[in-house]
Amino acid sequence: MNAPTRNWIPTHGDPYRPVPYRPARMPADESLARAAELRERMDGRRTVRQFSTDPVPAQVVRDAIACAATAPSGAHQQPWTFVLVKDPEVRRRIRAAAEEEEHVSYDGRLGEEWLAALRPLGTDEVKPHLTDAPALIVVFQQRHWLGEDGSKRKHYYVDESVGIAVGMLLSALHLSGLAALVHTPSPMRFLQEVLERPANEKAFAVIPVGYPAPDCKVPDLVRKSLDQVMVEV
Ligand code: IYR
Repeated sequence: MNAPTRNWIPTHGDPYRPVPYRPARMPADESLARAAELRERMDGRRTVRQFSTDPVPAQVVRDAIACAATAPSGAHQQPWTFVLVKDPEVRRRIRAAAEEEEHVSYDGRLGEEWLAALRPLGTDEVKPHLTDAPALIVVFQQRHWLGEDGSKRKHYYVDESVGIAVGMLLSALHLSGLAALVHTPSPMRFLQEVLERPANEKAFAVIPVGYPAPDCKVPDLVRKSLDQVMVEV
């Protein structure tokens, strides 16, 4: 395993000092086999809304977060914070606040068109996964960098960067045998308050993580075929 050998410090304004990058080239037959296996494993991922309360190995979740934090980001600013919430009392508070907002959403704030889009997913304002799942990863985006003296510096492509990191997080969790859900209560301001995050951070998603409940069901969804999502020229 490649343990980090240097601590990150801000590089703003540093000169370009490239270093060699010479990864061993993977033989094509091995690439093909790995790609096909990965494709099949990723196709087995499902968003889960009914979680077992069984604990998960915390280190698996930490390793998945470490994978997510390898994501590319605008100007390599790594504008993310992942809060791993295991404390049941904090999960209860997040659930109560999320359900309060979701109640208003499902009661009309979303509007008929949005509700119709959600109907096949069977979602509603009751969010048991927030307390059943043994861990929540609350992802925050850092809208700007905040120095210890209160100075600010703009971050670039924050939505894109954090979105890529969350994609890598979901892949890492799934490939490590854990189920997850991307939950985006709206508005999400309460998360900043409950988790006491600094003013430069804005909640991006709440990701319950765990094992599916023994009686877990998922919507009967069909993915678009490769032909429907890819154009080759
Ligand atoms: N945030 C709400 C509603 C919701 C919105 C979308 I778009 C979804 O794909 C699923 C749910 C909720 O969590 O229920």
